Amino acid sequence: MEPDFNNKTLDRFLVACESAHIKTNIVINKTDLAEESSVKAWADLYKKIGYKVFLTSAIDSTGLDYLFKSLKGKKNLFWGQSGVGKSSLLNLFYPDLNLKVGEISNYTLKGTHTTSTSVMIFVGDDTYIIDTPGVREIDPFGIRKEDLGHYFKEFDKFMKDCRFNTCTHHHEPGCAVINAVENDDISAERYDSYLRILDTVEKDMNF
Ligand SMILES: Nc1nc2c(ncn2[C@@H]2O[C@H](COP(=O)(O)OP(=O)(O)O)[C@@H](O)[C@H]2O)c(=O)[nH]1
Ligand SMILES: [Mg+2]
Ligand SMILES: [Zn+2]
Repeated sequence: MEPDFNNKTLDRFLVACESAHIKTNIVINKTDLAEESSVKAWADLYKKIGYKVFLTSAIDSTGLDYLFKSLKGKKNLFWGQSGVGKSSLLNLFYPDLNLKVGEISNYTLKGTHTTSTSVMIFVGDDTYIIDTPGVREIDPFGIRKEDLGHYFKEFDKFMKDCRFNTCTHHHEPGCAVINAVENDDISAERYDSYLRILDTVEKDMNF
């Protein structure tokens, strides 16, 4: 069931969160539909970077307790692609919310989304929830290319060893990030995401 897990999309969301300095956890929902080994491999990749990763299913109730407990006493923004199950999970945690569960096909066909506002809702216990309406894709905006590396958390500790302090980790000689990718200290998938976003950032700056 759509949308399939897409690490490129996830990485764009993560860049946006990191650039906004928001404490970010990752929820991979619909594990009932996925192959366990593949889910685990992705979860491990992001855990290694330092993210907390929740594996859940709103259908068979996998992982719900752990995620539910983690929401307590915080302001929680549920953000991500349309159709991944944000409203479904929130309805299970807080039945009174009675959030509308989306028909993803409507969204995809019309290219518009059903809800267009987000409100912060108090759910007791010093806990707040913000459900967000559908987005299909995001493009990190307003990020300078020399800053992008900082929003890939695991690049940070290597970047200071790049030969040039203006290094964009793209082609520059003496780049410690590229070196870390070659040594498998940074995942090739994440570096590929970085290059793709770098490309869109450069285009933004050109007009
Ligand atoms: N198989 C499966 N379907 C789910 C799960 N969570 C939500 N869905 C379905 O996915 C669709 C979109 O869910 P919704 O909560 O509206 O997603 P949102 O756009 O992220 O709020 C609905 O048809 C849900 O019933 C899940 O864990 N497993
Ligand atoms: Mg929703
Ligand atoms: Zn570099």
